[in-house]
Amino acid sequence: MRFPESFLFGSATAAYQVEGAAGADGRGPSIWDTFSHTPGKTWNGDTGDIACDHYHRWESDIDLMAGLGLQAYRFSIAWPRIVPTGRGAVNQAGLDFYSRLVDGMLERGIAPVATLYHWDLPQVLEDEGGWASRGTVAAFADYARIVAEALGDRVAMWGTLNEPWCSAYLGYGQGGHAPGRTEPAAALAAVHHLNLAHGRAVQALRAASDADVSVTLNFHVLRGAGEGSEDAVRRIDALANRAFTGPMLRGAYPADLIADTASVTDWGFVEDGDLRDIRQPLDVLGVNYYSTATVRLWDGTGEMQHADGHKAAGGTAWPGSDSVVEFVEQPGPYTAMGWNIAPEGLTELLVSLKEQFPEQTLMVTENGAAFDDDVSADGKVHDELRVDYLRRHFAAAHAAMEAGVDLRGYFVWSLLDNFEWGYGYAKRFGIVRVDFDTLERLPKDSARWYAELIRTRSLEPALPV
Ligand code: GBH
Repeated sequence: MRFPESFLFGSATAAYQVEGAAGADGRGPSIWDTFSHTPGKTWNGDTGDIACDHYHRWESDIDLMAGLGLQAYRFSIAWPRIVPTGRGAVNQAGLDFYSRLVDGMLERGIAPVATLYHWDLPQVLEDEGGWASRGTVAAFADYARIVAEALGDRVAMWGTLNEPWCSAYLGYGQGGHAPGRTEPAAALAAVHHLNLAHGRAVQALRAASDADVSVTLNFHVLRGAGEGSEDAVRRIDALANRAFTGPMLRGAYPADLIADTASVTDWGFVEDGDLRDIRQPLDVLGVNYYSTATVRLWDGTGEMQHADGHKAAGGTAWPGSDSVVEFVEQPGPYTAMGWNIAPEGLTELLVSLKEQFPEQTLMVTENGAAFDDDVSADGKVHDELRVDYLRRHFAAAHAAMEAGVDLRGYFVWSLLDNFEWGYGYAKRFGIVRVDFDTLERLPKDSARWYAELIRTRSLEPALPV
């Protein structure tokens, strides 16, 4: 199982999850600062104030990446470092940080893949309505222009949004993510404004940079259980997947999505010309994949089973379908997140995307797993479960390529153990361990395994760790 010479092996992080230095050099507050500092919102009250302190340790971190042979690094730019109040004054110190980071990567032969938005909306914009408000769209397009003008000559690939599903539904519907709102209509308005922000940002990026442009979606790979489950699958597919691919890649919202959500909103926030702006040619469609989900029609009796991520009281991650569809517990094995391990779902997803969008180049922009790994007596982290998870998912991606999928690269989530949003520091996704007392980095067996995969470009024979 060899990967072609052009296949890009990378790893990924996100600004709020690794940078720390929340008050440094003019950075403004984001919705995740506010949320994580609100009692009861994150595990143990954890915040990203310090995180991995990557803001100060970036140079040794990219040395570490170079040591592993990473060809690309997917990071995100913190909007509140660049435009601390969301719109208006630009903070040069923020741009300088990413400029140094990008130059450092290029010096080490690592391709910079920069995401503009990985969930850290400037708090000032949330105070004006956040993603439920149309005003945020123009602010985002302006921020995209500023970043493209500053870094557009050196970044290898842009990503506009990371997982707008999470921003919209977890942030404004279910409330488990910042800003923690539980308003189904606001969640759907957020879906549209995120889509429009993506389209306008693509236009701004193209105007100032020749680099490739992508967006990253977290697709739901769905299975149905029981009678009538096709309708449950269709509904969740519409809300989770086609609500984004529809406008972005086909230029329209799916009719069934509009119908299913009619009791929540009339979609009056979609204005003339919006759909034309949202549909922009993309060099790459980024795919984040962790596990599958199984759904069935709810019979309306007893306690409803909720999907993982539906822990907060009130609100819904599935406007219009929350009293119709229930999520079914899936067979293990599971990761430490409780997510089932299903590599075949990745093959299926990539092949299905090729069938739906035959001309669209794909990359896996995130795949990885949290496990309860720890340092052994020999001073190493023997995370064989993560090695096994990654090996099987790389094999699954390879199988999709054999089936004709144009897959250009793969980013392991994550380079470092980091702030896992509502789970704080309780969940470790890194191939490099971070000691959150000393902030020391310790490559796990999975990091050595990955370095070997990158060096040989081959999953066979079994690689040493
Ligand atoms: C990604 O989110 C993030 O981009 C990244 O920042 C994060 O650290 C990483 O993954 C690990 O969590 O079908 O309702 O059960 C992934 C978030 C995980 C959201 C799976 C949807 C299943 C929802 N996704 N989850 S459900």
